Amino acid sequence: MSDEGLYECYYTGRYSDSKQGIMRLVVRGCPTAYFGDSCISRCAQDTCQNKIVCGPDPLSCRCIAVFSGSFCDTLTDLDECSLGTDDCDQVCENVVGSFTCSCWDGYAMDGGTCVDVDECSLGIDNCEHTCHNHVGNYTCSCNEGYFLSSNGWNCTEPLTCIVISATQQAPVETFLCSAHQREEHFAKNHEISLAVEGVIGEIETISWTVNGINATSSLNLTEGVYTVQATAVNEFSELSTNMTLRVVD
Ligand SMILES: [Ca+2]
Repeated sequence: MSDEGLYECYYTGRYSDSKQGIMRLVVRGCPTAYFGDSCISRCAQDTCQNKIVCGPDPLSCRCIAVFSGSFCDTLTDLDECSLGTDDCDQVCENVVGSFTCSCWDGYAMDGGTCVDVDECSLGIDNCEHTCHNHVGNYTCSCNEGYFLSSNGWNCTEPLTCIVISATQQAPVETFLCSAHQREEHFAKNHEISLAVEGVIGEIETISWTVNGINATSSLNLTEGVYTVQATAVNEFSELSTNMTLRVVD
């Protein structure tokens, strides 16, 4: 009912029942530009929030998109990403009342568009030798004689030569080494240190054996003749070499 005036309202079926009496209801319309249950809401910018306009008929706030409520002051979230109403180039993230855009790894936002990052020219690549830019990523390559490691950026030279040595602080009382023997002499019960004297290639791990038994690079041997073997390994190659130790009294 919208007409202003007096009405008599009868409870259905009780008109003839004088015990119940009659209810009277005053119905009035709101003055122009007012609305709401008690006609105290005025359609103006200060009542309709968030740039909402006053509706024509019935007079009320007309809410846009994400707002709702009598005065359009309730933020209603729409997931623009799921609805596909976003204008993101690559990645859309929904937030209450709006959404934000971002880019995949290897891209950067430029004026609302995701563009390739040239990691090589920016110097933010991990390549040990040479960087090649591609749209969305980059790849590495290695100089001749090197192999690209499985991590995609390191360059490893395969092992082609290894020379080992043994040294000892203790004086050797008996010295039997001839110039043409790959054999050295050491004093017993004094520490002998094994080391790599020279290598071509990159050693990632090295292990030692003495007469076929695993050993460390620090030995303390009794009198006798021993075969020391070193085995060097990297991602692309393995190389072993032997030397003989003669330990004397
Ligand atoms: Ca790139």
